[in-house]
Amino acid sequence: MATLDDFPITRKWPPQDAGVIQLYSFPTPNGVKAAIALEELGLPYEPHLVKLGDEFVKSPEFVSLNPNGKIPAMIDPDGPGGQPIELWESHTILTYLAEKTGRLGGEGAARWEVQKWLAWQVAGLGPMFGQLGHFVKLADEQVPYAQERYIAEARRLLGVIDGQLQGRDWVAGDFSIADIAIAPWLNALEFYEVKDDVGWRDFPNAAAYVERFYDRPAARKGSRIPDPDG
Ligand SMILES: N[C@@H](CCC(=O)N[C@@H](CS)C(=O)NCC(=O)O)C(=O)O
Repeated sequence: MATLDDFPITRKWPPQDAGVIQLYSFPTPNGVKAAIALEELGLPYEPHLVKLGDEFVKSPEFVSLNPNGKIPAMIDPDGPGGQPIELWESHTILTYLAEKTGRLGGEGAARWEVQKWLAWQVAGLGPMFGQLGHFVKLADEQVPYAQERYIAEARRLLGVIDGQLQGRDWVAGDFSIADIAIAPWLNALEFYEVKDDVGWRDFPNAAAYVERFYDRPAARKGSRIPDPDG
């Protein structure tokens, strides 16, 4: 029977309580999804801070868990059949946690509504907003074509989510893992300082949604886990 000692990542980030979920993450929009879900679901877990430098995310120990070298990643010592399971890619982690607990994933047709919006976030909103932030705030070089391209695509995506939220509190009906995936990315526009560029005021449903999301104690708490100064 495998134990956490069998996972090389535990040599660089040793567990204090080997009986609980081990989360390897950093509080970025992708990273906080896992911590917010764990907080919302009340599952016991131990967060390990994995900084974004290559000596951490691309270290042999981290890559032994996630060959893609990106946070978040997780080990559940009590996976299917009582065996440890390794998980990475944020939507897989969210879906796993929802299925483990039978909560926040929807049932029947609602499950597929949640999955559609989850896929929309990981395939569209996250990568496009990431490029937007890179070209408008972070890049050393100013590339007007790239800036215009990603501002236009961000506005299009904001129109989609704003429309979906018309008359709804949460994207897929009840509060779900789709909201845990989407709201932190909408909130990232603040960090990227691009709210004026994308015309955030034109999307009042999205703006109210982000406030509603961060009114939840678990969302507020999870969005600071792992502590980046820890
Ligand atoms: N598709 C992945 C994306 C994860 C990702 O992009 N993680 C970033 C932080 S938000 C990262 O680890 N960056 C470090 C690097 O690429 O070296 C997911 O949803 O989990």
